[in-house]
Amino acid sequence: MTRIELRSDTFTLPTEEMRRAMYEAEVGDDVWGEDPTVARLEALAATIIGKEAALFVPSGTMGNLLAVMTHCHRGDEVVMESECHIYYYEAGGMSAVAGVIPRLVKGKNGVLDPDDVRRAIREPNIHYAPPTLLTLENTHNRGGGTVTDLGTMAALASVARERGMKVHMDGARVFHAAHYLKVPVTQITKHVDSVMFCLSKGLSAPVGSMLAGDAEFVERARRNRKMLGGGMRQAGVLAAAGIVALEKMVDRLVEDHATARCLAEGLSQIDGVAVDMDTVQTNIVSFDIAGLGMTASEFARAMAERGVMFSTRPPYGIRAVTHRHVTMADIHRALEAVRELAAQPR
Ligand code: TLP
Repeated sequence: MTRIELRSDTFTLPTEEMRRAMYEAEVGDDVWGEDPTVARLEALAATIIGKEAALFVPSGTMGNLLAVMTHCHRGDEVVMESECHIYYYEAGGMSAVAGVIPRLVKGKNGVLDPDDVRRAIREPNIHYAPPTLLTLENTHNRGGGTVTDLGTMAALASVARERGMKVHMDGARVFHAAHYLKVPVTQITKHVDSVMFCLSKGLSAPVGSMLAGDAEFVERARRNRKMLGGGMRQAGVLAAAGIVALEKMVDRLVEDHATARCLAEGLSQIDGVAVDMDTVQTNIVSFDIAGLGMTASEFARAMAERGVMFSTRPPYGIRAVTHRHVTMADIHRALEAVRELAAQPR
C-alpha cells in the first residue's frame, strides 16, 4: 500500500525533467556572480513575479528573514498577522537575528482587516519601537490556505504607506492565491515592496525560494544572505530545477485545489469532524477532530497506521495539504480511512 502524504506540499519530489535539467546545468561560482543558471532563474523569477530583481535563497524562512533584515533596523517594530509563518514557524529569527519586535494583529482566518492594522500602527513616540514594516501572508498557512483579495491587498498597502512603512509579502504559495483569484500573480505582488515565494512546495523543486523586490533592495539582501552564510557556490544545479518549476509547474496547481475541496467536502460529512468550508480555498484543508473523542496526535497516529499522513495542530486541529503526488483516488482512500476510524467504538 503506498502512503498518502498529506503532511505538506514540501514533500513533493523533483520531476524527471528537473533531474535532467539539474544534471545538465551550466554552473559557476554564484558568490562571484558567475553561475549562469542562477542568473537565469533570478531573471525569470523577477519577470514572472513583476519585480525588478530576485534573489535565489535556500529556504522560504531565509527569504522572509532577509526581507525583515533588509527593510528594517534593529529595534524596529514589524506589524504582522498573529498566526503568520514568520512569527509562528521561523524559530524567532526576526528577533534573534534581525533584532526586530513583532506587533501582532489578529486576522480573520489569517486575512488582516486594514482598519485593525491602522489602529495597530502607533504614532511616533520616544517610548515606542518605530514601526517600519508590514508583512502579509498570501495564501495564509495557519488560516487554512486562505487568500487575501486584491482590494484588501491594496487597502493594507495604502495603510502602511500612509505611515511610511514598507510592505513585505510571504507568498510561499502566492501562485495558489493567483489561481484562486483568477488573476495574473503580478496583480497581487504589485501592492508590495518585496515578496518571497517558494519553488520547493507545490512547484516541486527540491530546494529553494525566491526573494524579489527592486534592484537596490535585492542587492542589499544579497549581502545579507552572504552574512547569514547563504551564499551558495555552484547553485545552478538547484536553480535548474527552479527554472523548470516556474516554467512547467505553475498551471497545474489548480488540480491541487480540486483535490483539497473534494477532501474537505468528504470530511465535512463525517460525524465528529468539523471543517470550516469558508477557509477551503486553495490546497490546504484545516479541520477539527475534537468530536471524535481523540487528540490530534492520536488521530494522526491512527491514520498513519492506515497509510495516510496528516500533520497536527494540537490539541484537536489537523492539517492536510494537497500536491502533485495526491490523486483523486488517494483522496477517496483517505476519506475511507477517516470514516473507518470515526466509526470505531471508543
Ligand atoms: N511551511 C511549512 C512548515 O514550516 C509549516 C509547511 O509545511 O507548510 N511561509 C509559509 C507561508 C510557509 O508555509 C512556509 C513553509 C515558509 C514560509 C517557509 O518555507 P521553508 O520551509 O522553505 O523555510
